[in-house]
Amino acid sequence: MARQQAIVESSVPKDQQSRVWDAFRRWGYLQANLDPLGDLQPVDLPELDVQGAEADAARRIYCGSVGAEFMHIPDPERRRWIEERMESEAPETDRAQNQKRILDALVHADIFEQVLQTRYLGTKRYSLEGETALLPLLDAILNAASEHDAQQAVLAMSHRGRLNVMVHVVGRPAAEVFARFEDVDPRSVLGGGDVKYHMGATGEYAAANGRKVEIHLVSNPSHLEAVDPVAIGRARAKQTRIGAGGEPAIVPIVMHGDAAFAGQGVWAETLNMAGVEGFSVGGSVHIIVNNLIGFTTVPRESHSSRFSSDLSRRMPIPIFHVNAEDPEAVARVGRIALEYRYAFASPVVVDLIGYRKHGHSEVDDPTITQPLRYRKIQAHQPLWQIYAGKIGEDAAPIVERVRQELDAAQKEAEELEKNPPMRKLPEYWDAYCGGRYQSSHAVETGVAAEELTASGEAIARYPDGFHIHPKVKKLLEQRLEMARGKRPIDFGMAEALAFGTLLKQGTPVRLSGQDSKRGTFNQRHAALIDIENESEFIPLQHVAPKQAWFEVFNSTLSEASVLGFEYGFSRDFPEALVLWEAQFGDFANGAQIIIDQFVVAGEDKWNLLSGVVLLLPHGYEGQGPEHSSARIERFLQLAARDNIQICQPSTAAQYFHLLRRQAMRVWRKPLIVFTPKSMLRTPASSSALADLSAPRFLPVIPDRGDGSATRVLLCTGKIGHELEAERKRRKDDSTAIIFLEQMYPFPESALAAEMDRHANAREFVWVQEEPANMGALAFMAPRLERLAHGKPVLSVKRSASASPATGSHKAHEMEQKTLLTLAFANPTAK
Ligand SMILES: Cc1ncc(C[n+]2csc(CCOP(=O)(O)OP(=O)(O)O)c2C)c(N)n1
Repeated sequence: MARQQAIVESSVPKDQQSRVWDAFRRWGYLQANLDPLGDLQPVDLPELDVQGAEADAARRIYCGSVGAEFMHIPDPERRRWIEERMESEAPETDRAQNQKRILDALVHADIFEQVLQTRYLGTKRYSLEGETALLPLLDAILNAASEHDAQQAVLAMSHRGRLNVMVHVVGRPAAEVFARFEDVDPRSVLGGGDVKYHMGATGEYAAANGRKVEIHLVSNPSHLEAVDPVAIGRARAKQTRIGAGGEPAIVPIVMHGDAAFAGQGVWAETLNMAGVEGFSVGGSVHIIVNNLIGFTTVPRESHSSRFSSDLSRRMPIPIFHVNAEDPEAVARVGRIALEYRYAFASPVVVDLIGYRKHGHSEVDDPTITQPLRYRKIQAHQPLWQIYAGKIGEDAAPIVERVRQELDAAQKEAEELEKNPPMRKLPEYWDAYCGGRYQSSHAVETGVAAEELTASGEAIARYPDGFHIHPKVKKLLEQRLEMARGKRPIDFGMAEALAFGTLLKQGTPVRLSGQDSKRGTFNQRHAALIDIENESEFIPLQHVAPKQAWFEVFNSTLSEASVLGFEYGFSRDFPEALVLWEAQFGDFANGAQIIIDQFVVAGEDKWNLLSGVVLLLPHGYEGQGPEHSSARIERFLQLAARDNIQICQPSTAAQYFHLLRRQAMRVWRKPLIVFTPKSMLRTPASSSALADLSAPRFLPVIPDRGDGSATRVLLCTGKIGHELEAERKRRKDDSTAIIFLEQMYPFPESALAAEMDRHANAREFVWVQEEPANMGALAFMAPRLERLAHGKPVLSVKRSASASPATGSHKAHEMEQKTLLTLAFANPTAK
């Protein structure tokens, strides 16, 4: 490509010329003409205060409608690549045709919004007007992607322009969108569903070259940016499904608002995963649909830097700012961005700077807060008119055609009785179901002893010549003994056996979390490390010659983005067991948005299922306020209509069956598991090999006694073992202890049967380690009362507390002792 730089004939010495070019490459974007309304003033810079032929040429390129930030990228090859693209002439090929395509897209975008505005006055649609160049941008990106044989683009975006994108990019018929404005089928979504500008959609984009690119627009909650990791996780799952060649085939495109990009952190957490093993997607394209406003908040109130994108400069990736009123420059940037993604498997950011024609939504009046800017906006012509004038085209016939199309679509929508589905689920979902739990979903999860031994032996093996750490060697020797029934199975081994047996059955397994390879509590050792060369060996990848894939990854230190990613992965890999592990369950609240908005509500809002598993270490062991509680109470409060499963297995065998059940059922529901810490090693929670051959997970573990007890303690998790030890110490034979292993869906009949078996019971006592305002108490109390047939239901718990646990180990022990004493001697009245 002939660089424009080369055309500069000058008497100025070469080194001086190159200094000039270097200055513009580095700083030119600060003087680029990026804002259609001119509010973003150029920055005065001595470096660019130069004149002459070189300066003119460089200024034309770097201070025009495109501002490229790329000199922070350390790799010279990447910088050179961008320089070449920026400094070469835009290709002339098919210019007229491209212009027609651009004009067509701009007219479609604008007229669509106008029709919605006139037909459905007073409803929110979050118009794209002022940023309609987004359509030519996406067109350029998808055209270029199709030339790279992309099969599919995973799109994520929030409210702004979403309806427009659904129709003009995803390819949904306009009638479907109109039908939602008509609200033709309210009964189908009573108490559930979601607003129209959050719905996911699938379709096809017809690229200019005639190829088709499938589009999956990800369902999105109001919480801005929360969808980012979900989209990337979905892309990774789709790429994994394809295998080699998956990264080029699936392109993630994530759109952001400027205020959201500047203010929220989850996109940064997500971008940070771009180059991390297990999480990369071969580069994602990020578009900031930058209207220089967020609701009523202006940029200087939104961020401390010039551009909303500035924090993304911490990554070695390019940022292209582009004036949304120069649609040809926009399309060019779209192509460069996409080509860069393919050239370097890198993320890339496009900052599309335009304006917002109306208020935040169409029912807001922006002249109250930005009177001057909106005076300008109201006087400003729509882009299609400006562009038609610029290229000398008469747009009237296109406008007329688009109006007619939309009129017809609106009539069609009025006739509809039901909301048409905007998407088609991929066929890999055909075998799975959601909804309420049915007994027909039950599966047997037991595994024959010989099979367990064979899998267990494989898990304990490593290659000849592998320099194993002596501590790990010992652990593997113990695992071998466990596999051969010579030592009780602990939680770590139970998990490995659950994975190993599932892998042999053909179920892939993916686990990620902070330090998950070794395990926070030194319990997993899923990846063995050679102490001479730090090479890695993953035994679960070698359980059988024909097995499903197994992946385990240490994740970045983020909860929101990693859980979001794994949730996304589970959305496109229902046949895999996908697990996310919190370091301690306490930290899961860093992912609360993902939990609230996707994991627990995704089915209700969007009818989309997930079988993602959350492993949340939980238990009161004197480790302080932030290492004790995974907040059982919160998950129970989020549970309704069988949306999630909430379990706390108290033995290794129960954990084994629970994990296998999750993978083997056709019922796809998120599973929250409160996992052990000290219980990882206590003999009371270990199991005999034969327990793993038992038919299934028990939601309720009955008391081992004959049913004659006069007091019945009910509990979940570790405290149950402590109660059993206390009962033994006291030689108490009048107290029964029932373990509730599954809290939700509430195992009513199993628990009722066990409570009824204790006909002599004078009282039932719920015992928990958590304070009165936490744990399962509030959830259990009314349910136990229902099952107690009028007998008293009491409770033992820590006093209500603002923070989950004490920071003093001694205080913890005193409290724990008191709980046990109260449970047996003097339960508090409820
Ligand atoms: C996490 C979160 N906080 C607050 C809101 C409320 N809210 C909705 S849109 C919006 C402004 C968004 O501005 P911007 O990101 O620039 O996008 P725009 O609407 O301008 O396209 C706010 C604050 C939200 N949806 N999500």
